[in-house]
Amino acid sequence: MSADKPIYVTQPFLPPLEDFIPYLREIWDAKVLTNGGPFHQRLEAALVEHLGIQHLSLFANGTLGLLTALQTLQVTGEVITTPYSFAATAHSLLWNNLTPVFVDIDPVTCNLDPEGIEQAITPRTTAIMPVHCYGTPCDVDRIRQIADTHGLKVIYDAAHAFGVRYRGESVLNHGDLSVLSFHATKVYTTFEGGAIVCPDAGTKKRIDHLKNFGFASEVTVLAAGINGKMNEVQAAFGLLQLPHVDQLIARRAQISRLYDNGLRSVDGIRLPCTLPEAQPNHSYYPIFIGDGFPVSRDAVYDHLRQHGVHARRYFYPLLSDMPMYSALPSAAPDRLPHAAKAAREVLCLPIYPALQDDDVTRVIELVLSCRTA
Ligand code: T4K
Repeated sequence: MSADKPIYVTQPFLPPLEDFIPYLREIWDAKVLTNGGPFHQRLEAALVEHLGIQHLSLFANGTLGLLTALQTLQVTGEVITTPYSFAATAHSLLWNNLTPVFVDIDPVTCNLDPEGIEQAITPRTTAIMPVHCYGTPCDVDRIRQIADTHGLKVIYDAAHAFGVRYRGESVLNHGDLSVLSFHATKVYTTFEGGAIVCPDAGTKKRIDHLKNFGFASEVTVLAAGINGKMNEVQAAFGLLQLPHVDQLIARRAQISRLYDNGLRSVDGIRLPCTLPEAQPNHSYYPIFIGDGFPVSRDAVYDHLRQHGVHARRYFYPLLSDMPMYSALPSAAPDRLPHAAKAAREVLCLPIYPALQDDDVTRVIELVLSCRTA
């Protein structure tokens, strides 16, 4: 690549434009633009099949999916969640008048630490909202066990976990509900988009009502639902992209290996977590730049930026440090030391299917050159 062409942390894969035209023509002919039209129905069926899950309800974006998941299960009071995530995770709780209770992460997986969950349960706790951070599966068995013991619901924020498998099956089959994001920056995209994955038809029906203002029929409104519907253009694009996604993930895996090989033996750099029983989707490539590296994470971030490489600090700042959460007792920094360390050290390097091998080499060289810069 040319030295001055910027490299972003990610870039969406777009199939050839002409392949999309027949889909658009079908929409133009049918004049059904939204409200559960034919492409919406076809995409739901195709995703259930592709992902190996029971039921799925499409959404206009992942955040509306999180909001609706909490309403579906009628969650109240306090919800235990992670400080190490994107704003949407905790914001979905505030939008439902729920209190987030932050618990520290496991320093290796960057997912909620189950021991911390158990200690944070109070009589007001009704649910746990863990995140499969970077697509790394949470400790789903332990979380299920804790939830069952204390009568809690589990809603996984699975925004990063499209296509991730754990012990031979979809990680989305764990928890009461899982919520996906199909944003432009994700492994699989419908421009904006998302979905709730659920285990039974009754729950799907309730979700479908809630994402359509609560309408169960033309004259019956069951609840104060929202407009969370995915439109036909988004759904058609999702159908167009789906046959490509396995190949896109395979290319991401190659890029991950190139980074692994280039950075594995560098003092002070820790590579992304890999779990032996997980089949990852390589949605992100987070490195952790610790004290053993001669310069700070922010110095590496700046150095890369000066050379046109836009790596990102996902997730910095912590949710618990944002002004709307920082006064919560659970947001006290001394209670969240592992999350604080990860937020200080992490740098997500560019990873997307169109990234060329020599781009990856250049990013690696830029990281290494920080040692002598
Ligand atoms: N839960 C979790 C754990 C999440 O990570 C997210 C979203 C959600 C819930 C909510 O799901 P959604 O409601 O979004 O479906 C991005 C995304 O906007 C956000 O979806 C994502 N997480 C988060 C981790 O990253 P930004 O503000 O960093 O995105 P932005 O616009 O800076 O884009 C990053 C880079 O991607 C750009 O530098 C260039 C490239 N890009 C981006 C867009 C939008 C493109 O090449 N094309 C594009 O269209 O938040």
